Amino acid sequence: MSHPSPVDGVPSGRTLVMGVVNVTPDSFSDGGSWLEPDAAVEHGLRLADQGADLVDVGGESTRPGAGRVTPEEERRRVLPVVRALAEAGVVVSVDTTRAAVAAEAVSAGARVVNDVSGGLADPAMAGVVADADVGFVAMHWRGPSDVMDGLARYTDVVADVRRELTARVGALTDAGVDPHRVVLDPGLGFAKPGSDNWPLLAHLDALTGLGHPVLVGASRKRFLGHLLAGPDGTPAPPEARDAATAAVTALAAAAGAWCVRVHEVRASADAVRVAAAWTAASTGAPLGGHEQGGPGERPS
Ligand code: PMM
Repeated sequence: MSHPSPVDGVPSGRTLVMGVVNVTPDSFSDGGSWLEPDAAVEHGLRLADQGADLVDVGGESTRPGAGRVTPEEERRRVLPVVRALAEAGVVVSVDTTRAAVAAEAVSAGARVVNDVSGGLADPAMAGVVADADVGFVAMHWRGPSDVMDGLARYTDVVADVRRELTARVGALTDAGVDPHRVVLDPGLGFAKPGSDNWPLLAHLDALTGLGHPVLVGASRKRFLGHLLAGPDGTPAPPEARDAATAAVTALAAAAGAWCVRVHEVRASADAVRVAAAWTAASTGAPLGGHEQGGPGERPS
């Protein structure tokens, strides 16, 4: 993690935690819970209190098979929430594939644009990000949610994702995006059946080696539900996947991820601190700030 931070105002020296606020009726794990702006803002503030370094606000579900919402509806859902959280001092990311929504969210205070299409869904996105000079999460994507399950064919999933993300970085920087603002994301679960997600995690170095910070979004995803299936093969439901999510957080942090995107923040906030202490001890580096025990602290 030697690159400069792509986002202003976030800590350095350990993996960051991005808390998720889906202002949608139908996201797979928290759909409908934060559809009212006040509830969404309150939830975002709670996630920040629990240790989220950034809060990601999205107004369009990307669950497999989901259709689009209108741009007007997406604006109506996200902009008041972005504005209120930013005014409260939270570092806000906007989860959108629409350039116009991204531009308005940045005006409302968002410091990161998180685009699950990596700029492919809207040709105007790269220009907006270049002008705004904010962080940009470019996720690996092969097509919209209603068709993505049919686009999940890979020769070698790690090499293919690496190559397709490299092409995205080229297109974004050609369009004027500052390369140090670009974060790469393997897009777990997006046009990837369960078995394709594990090699991407196990070979995270194939992405970190591209010289950009890497974000991992494993939280509550289907491949974890399948891993934790009961004896009859029924996948564990989304709300029973948080401990596995925190385990992925610890391993992703150890593998050099810049950030993890999670629904349940507390356990991942602890996990990234454990990983930082572990890495510091293995390299002989001093522990930073709060992680250092105070003079009177008992060794228990
Ligand atoms: N996953 C979802 C939505 N947005 N953004 C990034 N960068 N990476 C992800 O893996 C990702 C994302 C889908 O999960 P949700 O519907 O629970 O938010």
